[in-house]
Amino acid sequence: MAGLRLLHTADVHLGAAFGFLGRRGREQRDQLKATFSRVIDLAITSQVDALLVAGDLFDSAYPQPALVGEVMYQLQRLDSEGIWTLIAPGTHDRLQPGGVYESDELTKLAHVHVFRDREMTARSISGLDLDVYGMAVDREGKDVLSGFRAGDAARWRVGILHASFILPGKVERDEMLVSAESVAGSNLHYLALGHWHTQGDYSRNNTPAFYSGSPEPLDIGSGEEGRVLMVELEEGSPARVKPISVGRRRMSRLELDVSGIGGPTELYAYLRRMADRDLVLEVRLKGIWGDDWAVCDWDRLEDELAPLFFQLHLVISPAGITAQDVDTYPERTVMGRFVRIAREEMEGKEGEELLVAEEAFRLGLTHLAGRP
Ligand SMILES: [Mn+2]
Repeated sequence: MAGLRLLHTADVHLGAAFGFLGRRGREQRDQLKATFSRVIDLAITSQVDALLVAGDLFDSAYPQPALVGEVMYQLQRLDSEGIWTLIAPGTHDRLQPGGVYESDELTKLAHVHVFRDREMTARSISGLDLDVYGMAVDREGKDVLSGFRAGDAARWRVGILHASFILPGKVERDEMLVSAESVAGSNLHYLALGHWHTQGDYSRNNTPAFYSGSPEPLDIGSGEEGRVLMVELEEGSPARVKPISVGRRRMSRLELDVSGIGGPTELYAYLRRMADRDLVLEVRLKGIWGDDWAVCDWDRLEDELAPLFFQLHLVISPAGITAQDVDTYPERTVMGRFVRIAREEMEGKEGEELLVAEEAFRLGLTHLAGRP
């Protein structure tokens, strides 16, 4: 009996706006399409039997017609090779009245199936002796695999699910959940998970269960590459799951204590070495105190370095202000007063408010430090 080769992706988020990338957001939106095309290339050249999409293929339930057309074109490439595409709607592209998965546009293709039921339902692919189980996201908030057990009719049994994996004490609530116990008892040869954007192995009791992560990064984080998973199932041996890098850009946040680096010149050299036109880098700087930094033109420094990155953002982190730093500037001085007031302002602020307060602090600091 022949084995089975599957390509697992999820959370592509085609059509995502990337507002935080400003004028470059459009480029990254285009990159998502290019990367998805690369995933299709990979499926064809690797001669997989099926592509599994574990939710959030689109960023919205109502993508632009041109975007649906692009996906149709890509899936057609698989279809004409006889390669199956099995899609579970996610939380962003959920099954909605009038939404992309309610129409028959994608499923007009002979080898495309969208899971539209609200419970795990099998799609049998007789030519592969395969049953694929999947479901559309439901607002249940409980373990959706509880009590589920795949039947033994087909040789191969694979699941697709867009859900959070229950980690007691850490992850316990979400629309769709799946537990270690239910994965262990699922009788599946592989469970393709989506919803979490970084890759992860959640296999339990001989049931391989993986998040593929996004093929192209969507948010600033640890800077990891976008990947897909190549899954090989073979009679009599454990599943082989191999990550393959397909993403182009990386998005990274870096905390940097400049007190160990030197002054602006050394900071420039330090960041210059990290230059990469496919890297989005946010640097949160700490320890910017003393004469070395008094004349630093932060905007200029950022402007000089920015063209060497996809995007570069320097942020002066309020976390960098220690009691010791404040003591450097006695309370009776203007700088001392400013730092104390700014610190109070930033305390307890989050998100957009914190960003605004940080920017105000940075501007104030620049002006004050520049004074003779
Ligand atoms: Mn997602």
